[in-house]
Amino acid sequence: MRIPLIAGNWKMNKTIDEAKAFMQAVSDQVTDPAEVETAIAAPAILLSTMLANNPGHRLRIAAEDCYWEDSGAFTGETSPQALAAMKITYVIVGHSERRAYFNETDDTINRKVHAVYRNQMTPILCCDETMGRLEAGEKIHWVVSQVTGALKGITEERARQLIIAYEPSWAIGSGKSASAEQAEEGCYLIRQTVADLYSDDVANEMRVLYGGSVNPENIDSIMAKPNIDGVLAGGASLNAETYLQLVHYQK
Ligand code: G2H
Repeated sequence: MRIPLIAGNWKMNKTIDEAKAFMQAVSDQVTDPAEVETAIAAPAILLSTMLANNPGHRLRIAAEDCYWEDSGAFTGETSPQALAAMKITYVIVGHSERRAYFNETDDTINRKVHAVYRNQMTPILCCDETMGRLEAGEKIHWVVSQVTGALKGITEERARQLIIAYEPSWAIGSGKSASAEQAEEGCYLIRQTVADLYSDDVANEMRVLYGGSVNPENIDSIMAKPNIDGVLAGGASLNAETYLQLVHYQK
C-alpha cells in the first residue's frame, strides 16, 4: 500500500525565525507518518533550525536541491553527503524552476538523482510540462522523456522508493491548478512510464505526487484520484494553518 505524502516546497522563502515559528506550530499537529506522511522542503540555510524544532520527528525535513558530487571545490553548492549527515529525508530534484532558471537538464538531474540515492536519501523527482507543449500535443513525449532521462542507471530496487512529482508549469504559482482529471492523467502517464522502464510491480510501489497551485479547496478531489499519492504544495505550504489543512484533507 502506498502511503500518501503531503509535501510542502517553501522555495526561496522564510527567515530562520519564521521557519522556527512554523515548526513550533506544526510539528506536533501533523499526522502519524504510518498513515499520512508529511514533509517540508526548505532552503538549505533553514534546515538545521527545522530539524532542531521537530520533536518526535513526525514531519520529514527535505532539501530543495543538492549538487551531484559529495564534496569538493564547488562554491555555493549544497553537498548531498552533508544533507544526509543532518538526517534529511527527501531531496527535490529537477523542479521546473531549476530547469527554467538554472539550466538544469535531464543529464544533470540524473546525476543528482544518483547522488541522492548514493547518500541514502530519497529523491522527489519533478517533471514539468509547459502549456505550449501541451497545445502542440507534445505532452506525452515530454513527460516520458524527463522520467526516462532522470532515471538512467537507477536500479529497480532504488526505483521502488522513488517519488515523482508531476508539476505542469502552467499550474505552478499561478493559482490555476490542473483539474483533478488532468492531474490524474499526468500521474498515470508517469506510472506507466515507470512500468515500461522497470515493471508493474515497481510502478505500483513508487509514489507519484501532483504539484501546481494545490490548496485546501482543491486537495480533496486531487487526492481522491487513484494514481495520485500526494501533493507537492508551494504557496499553500508557507502558512502553518493552511499547510495543516492540506495535511488533514478529507479522505
Ligand atoms: C509548484 C508548487 C510547489 P505552487 O512549484 O512545487 O508551487 O503550489 O505555489 O504552485
